[in-house]
Amino acid sequence: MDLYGNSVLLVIDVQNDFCPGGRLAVKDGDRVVPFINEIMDKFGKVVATQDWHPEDHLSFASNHPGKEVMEIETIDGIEQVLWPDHCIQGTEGANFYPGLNIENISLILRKGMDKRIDSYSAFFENDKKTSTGLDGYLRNLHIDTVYLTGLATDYCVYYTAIDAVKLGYRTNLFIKGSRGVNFPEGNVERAVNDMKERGVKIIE
Ligand code: VGL
Ligand code: ZN
Repeated sequence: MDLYGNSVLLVIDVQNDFCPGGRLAVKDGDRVVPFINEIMDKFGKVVATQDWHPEDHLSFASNHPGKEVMEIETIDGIEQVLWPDHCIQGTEGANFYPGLNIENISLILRKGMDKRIDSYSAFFENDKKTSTGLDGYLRNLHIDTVYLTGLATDYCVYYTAIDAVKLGYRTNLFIKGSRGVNFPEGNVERAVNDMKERGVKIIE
């Protein structure tokens, strides 16, 4: 059943490291899985992303001697939270969370692979210029509407939503299918309000 014609379901970073027990665990991150599995077959296209970092990635506090995890730095003019090591390429932490139905995912897009720059959005790296290729893929398929779900509401989901609006997609967020890091405190609320203001439809 394809209820949503020219639309795509974007499943953002539902990976072990963002779920309970993982290295950058989002509270109740695993709870999005049953929700996503249930709505998936209503979409003609499903794309999933994976955060996929090399060990020496600039977003890891461990690569900044003397810095602590969760410090905020400005690197090359871009604000960067220094995260714990997470989603290292080829490790268990980078795998999809068990039970996520990946059978009907047509594209798995990996991001954050350049050690010199982070990539929260599925469309552009954090320089806001370097494309991941996703926009071209969706345009080629005549997709004009994006439905977002996954982790984390205030980082990768948020930046993907903002870019989707800028690129001209009708953009929707399944809030029940998303959980946030909420760092700094209040960040999820701020992100949701900002998404609303910019025209993202929040589906309760
Ligand atoms: C994410 C922090 C660092 C995310 C990725 O998927 O939201 N957050 N890397
Ligand atoms: Zn990351």
